[in-house]
Amino acid sequence: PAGHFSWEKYLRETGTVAAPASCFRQSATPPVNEFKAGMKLEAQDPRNTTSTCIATVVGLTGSRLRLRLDGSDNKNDFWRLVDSSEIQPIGSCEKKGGMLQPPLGFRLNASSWPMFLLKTLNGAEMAPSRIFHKEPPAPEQNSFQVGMKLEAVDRKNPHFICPATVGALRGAEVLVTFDGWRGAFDYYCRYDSRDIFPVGWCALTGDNLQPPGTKAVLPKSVGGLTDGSVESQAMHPSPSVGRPPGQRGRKPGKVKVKGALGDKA
Ligand code: MLZ
Repeated sequence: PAGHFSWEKYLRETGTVAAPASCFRQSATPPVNEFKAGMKLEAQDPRNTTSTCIATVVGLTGSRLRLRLDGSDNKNDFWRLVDSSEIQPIGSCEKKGGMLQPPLGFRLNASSWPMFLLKTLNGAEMAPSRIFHKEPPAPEQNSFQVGMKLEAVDRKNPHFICPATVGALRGAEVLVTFDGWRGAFDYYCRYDSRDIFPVGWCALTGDNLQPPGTKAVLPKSVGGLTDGSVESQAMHPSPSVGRPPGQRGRKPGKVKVKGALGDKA
């Protein structure tokens, strides 16, 4: 169950190491979150990053904000750290000579945007500039190594931060593989992505770290074929689900049925 996951025990049981904090573009002490639900701010539209829109804080978790663009629906919420460069106090856009834009998928006619904006901002509780934090600088280079553990946003379920392993390196990019999920949620991101955190981050911020998944790496018994998922290289603490190194990351399409069963049969 969530809340019972212990990194200390997990690292010990899997014989793995945490990526050093210096690898990440995150502050050494997570920024305090003084935002309140209902506060308004300016945010980049994640679906149209050249647009600056009005957003409302609809939830808070650790050092992150759950944001909803005003004039959008409730199906496109997104999460930002309080020290994200993609959020700013209301008025910032205008100061820089820009104009606030309707979000992609604005639910009204485009011609009603000026009036909508006026009404949205009238009497709104605006997040004060002192509760925004400066984004930390990026580390100079990608110093992650394959096998290192970290905490990472599940981009398919961005409210979740989950235990993960560096699966591969590709220049400035890191393959984030989610432990116990057989590759289904894995992604490449830049080493200085704001979606990856050192081990212990959630414990510090109070964000809710999900436990690793329980997807076994290979079926333990014969009688069934694998389900066809590409597997992550993540190690699983349960000793029963290990597999020989030669089988790691093999794609099901390349597995011969006889060979696959031959190990155990
Ligand atoms: N409901 C989803 C959550 C998966 C979360 C995985 N995080 C790496 C599922 O069970 O598929």
